[in-house]
Amino acid sequence: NEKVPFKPRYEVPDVLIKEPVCLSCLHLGTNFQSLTVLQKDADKLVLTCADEDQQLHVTANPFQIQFVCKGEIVWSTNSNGLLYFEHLQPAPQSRKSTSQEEKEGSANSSKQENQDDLGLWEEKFGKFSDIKANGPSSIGLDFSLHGFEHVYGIPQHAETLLLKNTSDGDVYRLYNLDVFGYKVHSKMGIYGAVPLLLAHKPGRTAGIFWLNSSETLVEIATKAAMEVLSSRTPETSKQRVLPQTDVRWMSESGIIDTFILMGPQPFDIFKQYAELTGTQALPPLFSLGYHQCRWNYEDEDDVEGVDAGFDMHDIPYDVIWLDIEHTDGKRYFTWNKEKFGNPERMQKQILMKKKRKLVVILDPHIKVDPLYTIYSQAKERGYFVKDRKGKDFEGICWPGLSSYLDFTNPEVREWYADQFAFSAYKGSSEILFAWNDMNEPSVFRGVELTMQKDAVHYGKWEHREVHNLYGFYQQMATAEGLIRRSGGLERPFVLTRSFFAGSQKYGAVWTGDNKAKWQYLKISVPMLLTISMAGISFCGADVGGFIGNPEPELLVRWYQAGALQPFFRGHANMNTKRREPWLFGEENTRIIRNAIKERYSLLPYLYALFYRAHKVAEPVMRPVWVEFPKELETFGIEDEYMLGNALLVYPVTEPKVTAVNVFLPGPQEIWYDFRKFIRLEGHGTVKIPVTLNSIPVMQRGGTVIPLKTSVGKSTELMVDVPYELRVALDTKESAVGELYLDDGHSFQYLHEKKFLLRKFTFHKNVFSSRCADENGQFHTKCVVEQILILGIKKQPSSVTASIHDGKDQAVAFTYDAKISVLTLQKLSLNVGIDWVLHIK
Ligand code: NBV
Repeated sequence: NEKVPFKPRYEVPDVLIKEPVCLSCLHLGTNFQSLTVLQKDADKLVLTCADEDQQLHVTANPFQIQFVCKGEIVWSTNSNGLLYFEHLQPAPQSRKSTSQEEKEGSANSSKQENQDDLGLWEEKFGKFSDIKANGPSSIGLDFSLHGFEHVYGIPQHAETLLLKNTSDGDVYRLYNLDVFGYKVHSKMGIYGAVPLLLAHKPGRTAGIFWLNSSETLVEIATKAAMEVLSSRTPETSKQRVLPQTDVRWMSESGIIDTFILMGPQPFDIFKQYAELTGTQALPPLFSLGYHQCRWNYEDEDDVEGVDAGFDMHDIPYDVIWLDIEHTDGKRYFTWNKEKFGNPERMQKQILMKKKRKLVVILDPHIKVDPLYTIYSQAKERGYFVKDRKGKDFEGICWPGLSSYLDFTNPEVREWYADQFAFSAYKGSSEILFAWNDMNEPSVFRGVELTMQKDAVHYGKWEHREVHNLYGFYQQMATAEGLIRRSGGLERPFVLTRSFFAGSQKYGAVWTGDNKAKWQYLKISVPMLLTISMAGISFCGADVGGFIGNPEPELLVRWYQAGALQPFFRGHANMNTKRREPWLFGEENTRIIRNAIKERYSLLPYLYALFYRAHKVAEPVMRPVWVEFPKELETFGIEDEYMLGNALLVYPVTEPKVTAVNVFLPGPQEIWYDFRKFIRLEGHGTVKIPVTLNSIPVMQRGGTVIPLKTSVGKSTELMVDVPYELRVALDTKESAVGELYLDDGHSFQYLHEKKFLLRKFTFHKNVFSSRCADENGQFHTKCVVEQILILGIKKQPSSVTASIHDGKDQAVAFTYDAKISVLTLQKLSLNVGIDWVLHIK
């Protein structure tokens, strides 16, 4: 910050989950690595921690910080001298007179003659003028990442996984905007922003988190830099050329608040970032099922028909969604009486019976209508964002003239959360969950379709300061509302379109209004990987593409990809043809059914991955390089990805494909075809034939995947279905895996430790199940019924099971020598207890 700012500058609240330990607190305790001074003179300070190989070199003139590890610079800041701070200043004379006139309502302004004086205090944007209450206030700083040429992150952009050079002036913009059918391969700002950048090279991953919620630009320049490796004598000093990536951050306002994440491994970065902003909220199990959405499902009959359609076509699904037309004139928290006259019946009689759920849309704009309680209450209490003259900000959105709830105000969030009480939200039930759309916020006919930067929020902060946080706060309040209506017992589900750093704590995000075109399916993979690396594991793209009508092949391919991504929802724009999964002929229905069913059988694996995301901040969907950080060839891969550490997925994103080139990483790895169980030959780029039936999925040797042996109508109806374990052996004929279990919906896993975490280990022909967290207790009747062991070299003569406290039992098995697969059948091993299988 400025040492003595003329006025306070905005410091982003509510994103950090706790105050990080700062240097000035060091004397307070010893349970962290304290820094010690190694060298201190007029111009230079060298600090080190317990490990003297790691040093911070701070120089005064010019100001610079370098992080040096084992004599090599890893990163430095201000090495390009771009540290920048526009100091807040008193308004120029002419500005004061302008605002005086405004207050007095004088039309007789001397604006023209004062224009020069106003300088950067006022900016024009088309017909809009942005009058800056605090004048120019931008900040900026550069970082150099030494030895790095691969950088990632800063979602959201419809761009490649690897960040591109911006030397052409086309910089990455972080400014949350509603961009219908956004362009592919563009660095423009769309719905969400997470100012976290990752850099990777073999042996080290680093991160820069730039905590600022105003409009932010990021420049990236990778170059070859000459480095002198000094030695005792100049003659033996060596020079070498190393790549270097320079990253320059610029924000319109606020303070410079930046965190360097030291890694050194990719998973360390994810943890370090989560220590700052929190981990992924553990989703209720149902929300990992398939979601069926459309703008709109018209009325209760429509909902009933679609719901029945899934059963008729034997396709599982968990949630049906209602878009804006379900309301009374886009008044959120209400129902259109003609179309949804009996929402309770719809929820109780149709959905609850099959343990399914409903999600309804709740946008942040509120119709200006004194007879609409939400509006009149918010108006009376002063809960709307104001314009710069102090009146409620009014803009056009779906309901017509609307005001916007000021979610940055904690009191507004409290009040909003209370609107979800069953007594307040008539027609809602415990199976109703929420969807926050248009929360960039979107303002029709507004500047760039959003709110003017000079609008005023709680605490008199201008909108420019908080813009990228608006959606974050709406989702926070919505999640709180759902928790509160359940008396604090139930986990919420909230999908948001706009997001910021830390949004993972409140639910899921999606990539907005994509198009039903192949290139949008293709770009969804790097987009989701980037969001995932930025801490938000629960993410997805509209399956099928929102805008336009997908050709059947594209729809099928999108289902196959979406089924193996974290948030799985089919959605379509209002003027598109209906596209429930059974409308494209029997053959396509069959393939889509298989994709969705495979997702349902994989739910135990997915749930365990989400538990890890929640506990230890591992992204559910992750780039290949994250699992194979030493393998250079993986650093740019964006057409395939890892789902957890065990599955490699290659979505087909082009039409009429008969073979794909899959990169099988890890020379030491064994990969197995997930459906045929056969071991894949070779490593590196391998040509794999494909048909429309499925996309390539490979299981990594050394892993155990828990699955359900059969699939039901919805996730909750599958609770008692037995498990299968898929054990894929590595070169050492070993494998490990996990299973996480709880009631799937409440907070009892947290407050009462009602959960099970099991660890499966295969080693030296012994397969065991044991407890991986003694703190958890959860009673289940569920059993492991079948175990498949892939890559077992010879047929065993016997298999016995010893169950704790019981006698050894012989286990029935079959062995397929052709593909080296051992199948143990008719087991009845409770998943909650310890047992060991001996294969002889
Ligand atoms: O509420 C209507 C749509 C919604 O279906 C979509 O998912 C959002 O991204 N919404 C945008 C507003 C209208 C878009 C033209």
